Amino acid sequence: MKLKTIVLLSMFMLSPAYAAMNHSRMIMDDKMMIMNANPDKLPQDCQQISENVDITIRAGHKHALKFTGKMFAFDQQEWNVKPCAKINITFINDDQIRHQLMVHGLPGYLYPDGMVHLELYGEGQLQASFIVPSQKKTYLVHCELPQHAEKGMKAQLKVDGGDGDLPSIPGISAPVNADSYTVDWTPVTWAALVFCVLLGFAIPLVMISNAASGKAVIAKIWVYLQTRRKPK
Ligand SMILES: [Cu+2]
Repeated sequence: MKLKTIVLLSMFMLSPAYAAMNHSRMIMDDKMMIMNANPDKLPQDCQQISENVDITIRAGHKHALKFTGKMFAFDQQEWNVKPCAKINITFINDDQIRHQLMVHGLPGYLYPDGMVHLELYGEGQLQASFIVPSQKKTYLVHCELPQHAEKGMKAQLKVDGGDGDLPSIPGISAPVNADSYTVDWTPVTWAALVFCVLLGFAIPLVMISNAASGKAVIAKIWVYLQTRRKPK
């Protein structure tokens, strides 16, 4: 290889573009990103793949409609697989905004940062596989975009039945910090309350008063008409 080619190749390998494409076994383009997919390397505690599980996971606002107060969700909140299963995920984003599917708690020697990360920048779908260890464990699945997990995009993957439920999984477990809608009692809030109470009294009074005066007017007209009908 010529020296010029080696220099150019070295410069490219040091460039941000090369780093972005290869960081943590990352595959990416202008529509999606996959990080740490692992279709073939067995975890240390697995002799072989126990089962191939095809899972389709949809993400989007419409999947949150069944959960009060939530904004985003996956179409399911829990999946169960056997120890050493190979999971083939088809991830579908039904929204026009970014969503992620991140699985946390996987062994670091096989999955950098202990995670598998699938991401779609808008509507679309992608596929990726990974192999879980044999340990009986519950893995966190969520979207890490700001407020997406807090607003419902949280689920759990149980291997061998899991080791319990994670908190704040919509429809499955209670939130650690429940949404609070307490009233902030400022002077303005008090003034608004007093105004509304007074208005609540005033409106019926005005209506009754108007009804009474209306009756009086009708009575006067009736009397006038009766008077005019009397023969002189
Ligand atoms: Cu999201």
